[in-house]
Amino acid sequence: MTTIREVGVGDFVLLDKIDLEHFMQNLEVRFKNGLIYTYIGEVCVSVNPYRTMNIYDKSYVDKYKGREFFENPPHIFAIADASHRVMKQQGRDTCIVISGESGSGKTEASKIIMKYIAAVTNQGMLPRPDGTEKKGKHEIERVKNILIQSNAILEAFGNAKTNRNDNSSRFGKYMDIHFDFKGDPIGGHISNYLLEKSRVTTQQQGERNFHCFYQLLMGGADDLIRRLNLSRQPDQYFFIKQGNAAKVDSINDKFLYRDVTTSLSALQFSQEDQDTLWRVVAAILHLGNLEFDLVEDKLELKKSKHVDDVASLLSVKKSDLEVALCERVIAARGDIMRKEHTESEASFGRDAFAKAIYERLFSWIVKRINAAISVDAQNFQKIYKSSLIGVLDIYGFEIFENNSFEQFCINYCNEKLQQLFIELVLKQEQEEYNREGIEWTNVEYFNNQIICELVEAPHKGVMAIMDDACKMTAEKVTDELLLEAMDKQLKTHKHYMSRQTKTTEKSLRHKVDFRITHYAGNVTYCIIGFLDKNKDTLFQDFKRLLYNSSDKNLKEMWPEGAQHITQITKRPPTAGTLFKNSMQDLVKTLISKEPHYVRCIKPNEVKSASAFDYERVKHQVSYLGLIENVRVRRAGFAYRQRYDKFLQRYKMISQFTWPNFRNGSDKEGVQVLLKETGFENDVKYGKTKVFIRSPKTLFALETSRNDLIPSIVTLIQKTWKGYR
Ligand code: AD9
Ligand code: MG
Repeated sequence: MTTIREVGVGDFVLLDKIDLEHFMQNLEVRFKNGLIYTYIGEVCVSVNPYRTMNIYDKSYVDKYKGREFFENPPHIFAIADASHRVMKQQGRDTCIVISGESGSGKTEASKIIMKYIAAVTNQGMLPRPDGTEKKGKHEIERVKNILIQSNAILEAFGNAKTNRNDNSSRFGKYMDIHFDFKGDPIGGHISNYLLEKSRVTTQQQGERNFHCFYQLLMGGADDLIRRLNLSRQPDQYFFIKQGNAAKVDSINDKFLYRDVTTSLSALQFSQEDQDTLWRVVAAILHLGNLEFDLVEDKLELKKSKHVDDVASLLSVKKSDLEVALCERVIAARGDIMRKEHTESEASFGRDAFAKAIYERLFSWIVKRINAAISVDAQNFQKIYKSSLIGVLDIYGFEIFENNSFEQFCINYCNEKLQQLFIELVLKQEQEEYNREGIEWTNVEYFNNQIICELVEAPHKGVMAIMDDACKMTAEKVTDELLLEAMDKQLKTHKHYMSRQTKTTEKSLRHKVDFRITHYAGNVTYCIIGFLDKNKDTLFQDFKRLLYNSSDKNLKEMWPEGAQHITQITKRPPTAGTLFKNSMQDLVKTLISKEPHYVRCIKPNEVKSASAFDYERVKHQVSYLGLIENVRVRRAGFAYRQRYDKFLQRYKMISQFTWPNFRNGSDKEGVQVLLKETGFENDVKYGKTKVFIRSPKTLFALETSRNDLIPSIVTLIQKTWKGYR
């Protein structure tokens, strides 16, 4: 194995001077020397290398397995190992939060972590509680396999090329991995957050639809392509050609298609399931080519073979499909009426239909994966008494030429994660020092709570204003009126601006744009489409159509189609509210676990393996709050513990505290112990806890304890014999 030559310092805490300039120097010199990981205490800063690094093979796994942070050069494996170790040894749930802007390397990092966990588990030969050792080992391998193989499928259906990243996650993913008492994975659960479904029907210049569309066209067998009545040319389909970027150098669609089908089979998607899956994808392609015509004032579908294709691929009657596309059924005061669409309503309906089928398909895939790795929670608790690791990989902060509702949600999600980081790493840490009476100079930092509130505050946040607008009848409300309402409510907010609230800001279009000063920069959003996307209307007719499909999988995806039109009275929650609630739940989940952080940085905008764009990196270091993180950490302490617990664990190390300390309080006992062992200068004594600055001290204490345990055990055995 090649040894890594350490350049710069491996932990920013060790810098001579802590300021942006020194931080940047260290990051740059390390990046240029191929060292992409650096710590801030136990936070791992990772710079995207944009090239294959030979630092993830077995020799590296062995090197990091079961080791403390300071024993090896910085590596993401150490984060994975620490969270696995804490989980296993202390039985606590942990989570790994990976954050950073679009293209900074979050998804790659999450895959590396999963592979590490797979590599270090299921190695022992201990029998399981029920004695089924062989079956158990097999089952663990199956679970590991699913956890890893699910990535190929989720990326095919949930990732796409954007102008920021060729493999950009267009959904948020949080994966819980459950472990048994030995620390081996026995199951898991994936939660998915708001898929950017508008991409199914529209793409910006230079971007693509989700990968699966191109994979099917490039990789599907001739026979399949024929059955789906497709052409292999992406430019034949409106829904996938708008960005003029069907071919991407870094992506081999043909190869990836094979990967996906292999993974689907490995995950027990039957041939019938896979058939549904590709038929839905193909149906969407055909659907995008449907157009409408007005014939003698009557709306009709333009004659085309695509109508037949959509109907047969979705296993619905062609006549039912045509009706659902051209008119809708409405129930008014008990009466049921048919109303013909206008041309624009019909196009809107067709697009909403395509997006909805895709979104349901995606959720169905996730559900199927979850079913394959689910653990019965109650049984699990009873039998295995163990815990889980959660891995969070979401869409990163992004700014495009055109930013819409999706970017608004994605950027809000990133604000929430930054808030969590601030809360746990910067705020609570300092509050604890103050509470414990530890001498401490407060570190100032920007708290983005104010921006989270701008988005989510009840009644007066953007989400609430949007929901109010959506409650008004459709004829009355427009995006322009929504913007007006936002201007009125938010005009004095420091992080909000529009042409109305700041008339000198010429870059903002009147009645069209608004700007939010996010923690990571200014983003100008175009209000057009916000209302529709928030309302997320899908005419009931489509739901009934698919519920009546003779494809049992499709039918299963649309259970609400069973409802009769007169039963549907309640307005469903808006997309914004659903997303906001899911983010708040996510934060609660993460807060309940011991967090480990990977902070990803994008070195340049051109995907270069060598360019270090100083200004762009500096901006990220600043907004991620990394300098503040180092300051809090440097002045701070690696470990803290209540006096009683600490004494209980280490009392055997000192003659004055073993077997019991009788000359004072627990605090005095700890003081005597640390004085005798010579660590006094590395610790501070708080009101209820002892604080240890360096992890090395803790390590030394642990080593002394471990060295003494055998002799204590022998002593106890002897005493025991003496009694008998
Ligand atoms: V987004 O918010 O989903 O748009 P991510 O997930 O942060 O974004 P991603 O992990 O997809 O970024 O990384 C972007 C590209 O950088 C990858 O496709 C790789 O080509 C490249 N990359 C990132 N991390 C590594 C790495 N550790 N080794 C090699 C990497 N290449
Ligand atoms: Mg990603």
